[in-house]
Amino acid sequence: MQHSDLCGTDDYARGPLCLAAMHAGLVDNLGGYFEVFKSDPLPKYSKSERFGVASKSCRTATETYSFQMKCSTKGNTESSVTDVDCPSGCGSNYVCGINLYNSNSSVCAAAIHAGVLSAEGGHVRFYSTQSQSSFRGSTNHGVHSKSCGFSKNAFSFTNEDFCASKSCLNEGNCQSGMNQRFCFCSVGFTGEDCQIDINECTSGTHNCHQHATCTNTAGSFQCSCKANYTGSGTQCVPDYCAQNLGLCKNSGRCSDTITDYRCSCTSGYTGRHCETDINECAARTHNCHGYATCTNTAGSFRCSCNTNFIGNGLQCKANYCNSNPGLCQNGGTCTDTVTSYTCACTVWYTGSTCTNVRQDHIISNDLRSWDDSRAYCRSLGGDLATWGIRDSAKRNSIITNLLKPLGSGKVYFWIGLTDKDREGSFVYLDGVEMTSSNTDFHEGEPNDGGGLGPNADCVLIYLKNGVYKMDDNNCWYLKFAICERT
Ligand SMILES: [Ca+2]
Ligand SMILES: [Ca+2]
Ligand SMILES: [Ca+2]
Ligand SMILES: [Ca+2]
Repeated sequence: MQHSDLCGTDDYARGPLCLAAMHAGLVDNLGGYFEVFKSDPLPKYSKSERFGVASKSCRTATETYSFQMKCSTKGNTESSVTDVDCPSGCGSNYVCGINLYNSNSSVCAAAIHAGVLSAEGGHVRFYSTQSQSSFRGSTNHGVHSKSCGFSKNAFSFTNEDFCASKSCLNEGNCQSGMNQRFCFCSVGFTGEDCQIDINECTSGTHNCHQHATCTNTAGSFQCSCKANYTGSGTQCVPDYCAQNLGLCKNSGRCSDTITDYRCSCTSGYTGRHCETDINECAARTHNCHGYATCTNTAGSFRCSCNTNFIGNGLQCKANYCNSNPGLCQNGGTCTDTVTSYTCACTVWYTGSTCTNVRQDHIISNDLRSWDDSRAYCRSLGGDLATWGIRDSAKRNSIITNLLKPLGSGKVYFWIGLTDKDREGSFVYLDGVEMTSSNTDFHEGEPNDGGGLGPNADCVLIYLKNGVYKMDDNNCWYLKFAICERT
């Protein structure tokens, strides 16, 4: 007889209970009485065929059902001390652990394994205690104990505290077993007394970064980043900047990135390593003045004012006058403008640089003595007329064009001729001596005053009897004057 759900032997995971009881030999086809005991699930349920009933093996269950109470009694009681009367023949029941047993273990089988009960059965007392993370198994006294993992509780057959006499090393957690204590080691240690440091570096359980070096320490390990890397050891990033001094040229600032580095260049340089000078002149990023010339330099640029300009290059102003002495000719006065220059010419010249003659003679603007008239003419950059007077054609031109138009109100005009140095010896101011051909005196002149007053030493041209001719006269008379370009 088979049933698809029945699994297990003595301990059953599920299935019709009557069929399980038949398999266990408690009832037959005619029926009978049986008690059912429930307990924690087992890791595995084995198959068998008994009394004409076949069961399967299985692994998953929510509870264990059994009929033989005493052999299958589990150590999962909540009492700290429990007494059990074991029947004979419990040695094949499930056991896990050595001295300290997983609470799913059969108490009676564990007692045989622990050597406190014979195969014939008898009375045992067990003590509940804390569990541990895992249990090892062994074969003792004909009982095969398996290895297993954590359970809610554990139990042993002694309450003697072996931990009291000898604790575990390296802060391991000690638990007392049947005949010995058990050490549950802190992270980083192993061994019966937790005396052995785990070498995480060689066991591969460290978490150092791939660019770090692992160093084993007692109870732990250390990670330190390798050369050219920096970080905690569990994280290491490249450290090119510290290792490659001078990587960034021209005072560029180096900064590490996750896998690389970057150079932040100082002004004037560019390129991955700031190796390239920026040509500010060509790029037109310079700030030279409009009248300056930009010259590229390494890391910078230079501004210099153009020819005829002066300044620091950032500001330039015209400097034509100082740069070019004599730019304005013939006594002209030079004045710089924003971008160029102008020449203020004397009354005698005109043109941008005063090179063109404007006029040779002008008539003074007021009545003055001969000396003051001369000073006035000189203030205009000329002198009292000499060469224009000696030339008769020129003299006639002056008379026609300058003197006559003034009319009868202005008829006396000083010229540059005098006998101040030696009475009777007339000399022009430019050193030319008077001759009959270069002068044109009125009749009876010169007469040194002619009795009207002594020392008539200065010569003028004046209108008499319809003609302009020369006369020597007192120098202190206030007259107009003929000024001349010298
Ligand atoms: Ca270690
Ligand atoms: Ca440059
Ligand atoms: Ca005289
Ligand atoms: Ca006279």
